[in-house]
Amino acid sequence: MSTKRTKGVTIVYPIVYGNVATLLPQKKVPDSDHTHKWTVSVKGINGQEIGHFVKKVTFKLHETYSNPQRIVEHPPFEITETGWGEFELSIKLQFIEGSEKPVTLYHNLRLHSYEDDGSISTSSKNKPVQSFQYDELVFTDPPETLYQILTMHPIPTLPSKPSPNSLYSLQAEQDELRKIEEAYRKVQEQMTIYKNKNDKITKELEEVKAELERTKK
Ligand code: SLL
Repeated sequence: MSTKRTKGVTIVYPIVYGNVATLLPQKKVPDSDHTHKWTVSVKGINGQEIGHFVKKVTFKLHETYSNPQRIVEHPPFEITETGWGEFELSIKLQFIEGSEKPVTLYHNLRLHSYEDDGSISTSSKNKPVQSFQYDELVFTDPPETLYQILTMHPIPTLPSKPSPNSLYSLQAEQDELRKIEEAYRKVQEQMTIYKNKNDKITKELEEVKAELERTKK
């Protein structure tokens, strides 16, 4: 696998990570103090799986869990567990290209809804709780293989602000604009790559010329 880096290119991949939690029916778990079932996950912003460029995700749970270090090597990158308490966990992403360093995210696992004063809300106790965060994975000068895999798939983007008179035609126009912007971005990337290559070749040529000059003398 190529570990050569793609100079002058930055790819931003938006992600969402966090957890959902539901209250367990009391009778389901006799002899246990577990009150909730939860799932913690990391995905693309529209729920897309990110397995095409993520090799492995390590979820580090609270030490009260047996085997707190949970490794997931295939999508969906998520862990479902039951428990009684909230805690901070870490989510380490390792990428398909070995030379790209891992990214660690932190998430406060949430089991409860809270009132404004910080007390646990009793009225919404039976409603599922969701706690997700948006983040961006930024790859600067990504290794070539990673660059190729990332650009082979469409990179999800956030929808632009809904317009007050969003007629269908306006939507179509925006979609078109987005496509043009995407194409423009790709062309810019390619241009940067070619410029870097060109600079390198020019420099090498100059070195050869200088060498030739020296040998002539
Ligand atoms: C708290 N600081 O006291 C937190 C720790 C830990 C939650 C919460 C373990 C489940 C099990 C579990 O739910 N730990 O026993 O397997 O609230």
